[in-house]
Amino acid sequence: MKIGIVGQQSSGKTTIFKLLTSQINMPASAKPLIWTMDIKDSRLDFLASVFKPKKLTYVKLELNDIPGFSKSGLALLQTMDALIYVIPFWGSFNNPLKYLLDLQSELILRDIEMCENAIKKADSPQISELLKKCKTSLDESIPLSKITLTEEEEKSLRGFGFLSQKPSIVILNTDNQEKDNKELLNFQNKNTLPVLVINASIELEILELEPDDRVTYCKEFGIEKPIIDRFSETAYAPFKLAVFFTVGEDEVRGWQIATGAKASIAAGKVHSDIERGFIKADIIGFEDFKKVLATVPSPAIALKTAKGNGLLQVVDKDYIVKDGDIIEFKFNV
Ligand SMILES: Nc1nc2c(ncn2[C@@H]2O[C@H](COP(=O)(O)OP(=O)(O)OP(=O)(O)O)[C@@H](O)[C@H]2O)c(=O)[nH]1
Ligand SMILES: [Mg+2]
Repeated sequence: MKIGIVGQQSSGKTTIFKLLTSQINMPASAKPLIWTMDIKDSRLDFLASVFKPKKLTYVKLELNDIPGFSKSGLALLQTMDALIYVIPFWGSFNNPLKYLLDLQSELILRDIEMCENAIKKADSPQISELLKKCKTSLDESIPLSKITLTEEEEKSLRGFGFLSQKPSIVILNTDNQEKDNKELLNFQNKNTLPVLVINASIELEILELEPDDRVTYCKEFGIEKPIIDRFSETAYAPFKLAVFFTVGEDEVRGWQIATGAKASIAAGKVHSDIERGFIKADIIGFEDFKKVLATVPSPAIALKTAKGNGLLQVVDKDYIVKDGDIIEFKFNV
């Protein structure tokens, strides 16, 4: 999954990038900054402890620190799967809500421009119609993520890389400690995106410490966990992503998939042959598996037991994959 960090100039984008990647000493000269990392997932750690595979593979996240809205920045933004809006609320940045609205308007303006160009080049009446519908919404300042589209329409739109269609979250960076701060409350009430509130200066100090000391230091500042952990835990849902797992002696692995995707799409993620030759799939939810495993001596027996009592289902290619499903595909090529 590719995530782009966006925000106005000097809003603290690179600071957030460094916090999320734990790369505090990365030279800021390289632009754009790109870092690939594993998304931590305690469910995968559990599965690995049970199956003891030769290899454990997490879902990968590529974080991009995007330098503003220059032409190259914009081209890069279009290729992102999701966005993080950086909203500063420190120093002279004193109105986060206005800041967010301005940023959203900026993105919508770029979309209007892209939409106008795309309408000129549209290669079918359907696409042209769809783009005009988008343009009407954008002209009324409605982001494309808010308009109702069929599954087909959403798919064909995704190819254009419209910024306001991308799943997004907000990181609000504040050193304000007042719980009942008026601007902060106003922001929380009027903004509809998922928000992570952080204090970047403190988080930077935490990162300078040895990993073992971080938790204690967080507690001192009333922070539950370092931002990177909070981010890993909440990264999937707001971005409309689900993760399914494949397990075995060779590899335990997490796979990212769009929310609402079918088992055949999940199969294609693992291998195109599996999608092509799809027969059926054995599926059990992570929590169900864990529950059954607690009552039997081995994972193999757990799966057998689950099949017997119906917790493990045999499904066809139209099954909608749920976050946390453990899947075994049966195929024939
Ligand atoms: N006081 C304070 N300063 C901050 C905070 N976050 C960032 N800064 C400072 O703001 C300046 C800009 O931060 P960057 O992270 O480089 O911002 P940026 O958005 O990457 O900037 P550009 O890439 O130039 O657009 C730096 O001098 C940071 O030290 C914060 O939470 N509090
Ligand atoms: Mg920067």
